[in-house]
Amino acid sequence: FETITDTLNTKAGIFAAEKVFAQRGRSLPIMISGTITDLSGRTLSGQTPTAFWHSVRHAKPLTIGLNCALGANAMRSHIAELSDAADTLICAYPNAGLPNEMGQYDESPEFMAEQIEGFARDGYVNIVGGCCGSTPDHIRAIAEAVARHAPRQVPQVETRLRLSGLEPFTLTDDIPFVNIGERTNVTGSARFRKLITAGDYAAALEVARDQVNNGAQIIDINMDEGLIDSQKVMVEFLNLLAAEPDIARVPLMIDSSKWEVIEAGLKCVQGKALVNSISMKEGEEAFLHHARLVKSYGAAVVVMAFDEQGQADTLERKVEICTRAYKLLTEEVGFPPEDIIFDPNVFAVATGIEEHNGYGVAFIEAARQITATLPHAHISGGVSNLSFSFRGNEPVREAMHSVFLYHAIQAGMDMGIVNAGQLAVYETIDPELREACEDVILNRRDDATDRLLELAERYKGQA
Ligand code: THG
Repeated sequence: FETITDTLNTKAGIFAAEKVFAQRGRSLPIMISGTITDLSGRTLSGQTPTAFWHSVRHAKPLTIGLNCALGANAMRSHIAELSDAADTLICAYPNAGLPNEMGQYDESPEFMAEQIEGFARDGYVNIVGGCCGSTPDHIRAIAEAVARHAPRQVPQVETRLRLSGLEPFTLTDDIPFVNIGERTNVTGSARFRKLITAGDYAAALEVARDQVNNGAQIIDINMDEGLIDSQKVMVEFLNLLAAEPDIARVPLMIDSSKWEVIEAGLKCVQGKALVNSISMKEGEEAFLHHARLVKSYGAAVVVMAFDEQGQADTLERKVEICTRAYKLLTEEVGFPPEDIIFDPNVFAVATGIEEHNGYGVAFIEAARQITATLPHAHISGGVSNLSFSFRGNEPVREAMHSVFLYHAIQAGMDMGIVNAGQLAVYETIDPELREACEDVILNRRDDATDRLLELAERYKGQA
């Protein structure tokens, strides 16, 4: 795949190639080469070189690189970036400069060879050549120049969750917790639902923008509403979003309980997205089928702790289901473990129903065990679910979320669907409220719910 200006095309090509390889029982090496056509240092569709790499890495290509465009000089820093990021061979074949007014290319064989020799001298490349304007004389000069240098050493790249929108996102140890914006969800926000059902996409995009501006590193998009055509609206919204660079810079989480909606969404995004979610609720066969497709589309995946028996609500069931899913994904599908995000189910606590009292502890302890036993996998959850019984009382909900996260993050939770920008700082919560939340979430006393309900009265009506 060469001269790529829109990564979505390449992802479609990779998907098609894998399909044909599977049909024929024989695969061929894949070479991928992007094109950076202006001085912004991005592809025409807006991705940086590393974001581009993250989008296509699932193809396990023989080479990644750049071709065409403005000539070797302008390519240099972008090839350097790819060389740093990619754990595969690097291939560079620039134009012999920009065409002049006559459509001719002015860079001489000697000039072009000198530039490309610089790539080789600095250890950026494994394969080189020439694109538009290069002649056999150019190729001869380049071959002689690079013969003096050793090929690039393919770097060892750490095993990390690596996503992208227009820009790359890598979950490193410096990031204790990834905020996934929850507001672009028609079931999670009455306002967003009204905007979408009214067809006011401009204002709906502002909801997405606000989440990113408030610190969401990923945004969750959910259009599951009985009264709308979820698949159509998901596609329309994602296509509009792709044209907003300040939103599209972050990776997207495509959230639906309907597989058709997820698949339609995956066909719209050029970045490396996340699927929310798949599970074993309909058995192993459907789970494996969905997982294989997610892998071919080049996305990461949220796996709910849900099996044929239903949603896991105890520590034992959460761990058992996630462990079973991990084995299937890594052993049967070949899914990269760093691209698996387990969601052990955040359920509402302090509901007045006694069986619900242990839900906070069950999640936190499941996060601890999953993190300890399933290498490279991540833990996420819908944090706002926890406080459904305090709807309308924002100060109490915020305090509950922050207390929950304080403990869950220490246990290994590293991502969460949250109202970005609306998380209280644990240390600054009124100590009385904090303790009451802690009693509920950690299930520390029998009267915890009653005490929090009583205290909550004081905060009612506050913003
Ligand atoms: N796990 C995974 N995905 C999920 C969830 C999960 N996606 C959806 C949901 N749960 C997470 N998202 C939200 C979004 C909003 C709220 C809760 C969870 C929420 N909304 C306010 C309410 O309902 O009171 C909205 C009020 C309003 O503005 O209308 O609490 O668990 N994988």
